Amino acid sequence: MPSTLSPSSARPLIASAQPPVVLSAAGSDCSAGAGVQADLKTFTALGCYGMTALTSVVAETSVFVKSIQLLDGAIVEDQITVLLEGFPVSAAKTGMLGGREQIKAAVKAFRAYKTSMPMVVDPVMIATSGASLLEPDAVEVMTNELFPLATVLTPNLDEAAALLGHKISSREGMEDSAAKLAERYGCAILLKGGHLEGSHVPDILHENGQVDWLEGNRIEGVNTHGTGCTYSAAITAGLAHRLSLLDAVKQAKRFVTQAIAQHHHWSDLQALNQSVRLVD
Ligand code: PXL
Repeated sequence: MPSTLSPSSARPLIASAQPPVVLSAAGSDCSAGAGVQADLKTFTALGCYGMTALTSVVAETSVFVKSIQLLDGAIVEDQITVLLEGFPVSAAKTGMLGGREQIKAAVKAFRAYKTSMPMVVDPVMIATSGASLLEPDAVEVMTNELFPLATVLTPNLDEAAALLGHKISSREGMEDSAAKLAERYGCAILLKGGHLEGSHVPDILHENGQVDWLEGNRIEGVNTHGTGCTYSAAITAGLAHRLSLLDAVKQAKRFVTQAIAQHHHWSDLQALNQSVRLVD
C-alpha cells in the first residue's frame, strides 16, 4: 500500500462481505465451455465463491468428444466430503456424474452432510455434440438415489423424454411432462425447451403445483455447448444468494440468454475440429 494513503482511505484488496460458497460436482470439459469450467465462470460472474468436485475428465471441444475418463468413486466422495466439512456451502449442483460408481459416491458424501442446503441436479446424459455422458446402466441409480436429494431437476427435452419414455415436442407436452416428473420425483422441475422447434425457447418451472413459463427467443446459428451447465450453475448461484427458486431461475435464464448472445466466434477452431473429426 503506498505510504501516502491512510488506512481508512485505502481500498481493501479483498472485499469484506463474504460471497456465498457454492459447490459443483461435475466433469471437466477441457475446452471450458461446459462442465466444471463453465460452472466456475458462472459462479464467479454471479458473485459466488465456486468450488468443484471432479467426477470425470472429458477430452472434447464444442463439436466432438474424443474420450472420457471417469474418476474412482473414492476420490469423488473425498472431494465432496472435504469441501462440505471445510466450507460453509450455501448451495450445490451436480452435473455430469458419468456412471453408477460416481453417482453412488456423490450421493453418499452429500447424504452424510445433508442439511437444508438447496441442490440443483442437472441430469446430464448427452452432450450437445451428441456424445453419451452417462453410462446406460447408471440411469436407475441416478433416479433412485440422486434425485431424492434434489431441490430442482433441470432436464432438457431429450433428458425428460428419456426419463419418461416418450418424445416431447410441444408446449402442452412440456406442461404435462413437467407435472409428471414433479410428481414422480417429488421435487421442482425446470424443463428446458431449447430443443423445441421454432423461434421461441420456452422453459417451464413446476414447483409445488405452481407452473411458470419463462420465455426466450432463439439466437440462431450459435453452438450451445455448455448452456445447460451454465444455466444450472446460475440457478445454484441465485439460490446461494437466497433468491426464491422462481427468481433464481429467471435470473439464470437472463444470464444464459446473454451468454449465448455474446458468444465467442471460434470459427478457425471449429473448422479445425471438423477436419479432425473427419480423420478421427
Ligand atoms: O453439457 C453437458 C456437459 C456436462 N459436463 C461436461 C460436459 C458436458 C457437455 O459436453 O462436457 C463435462
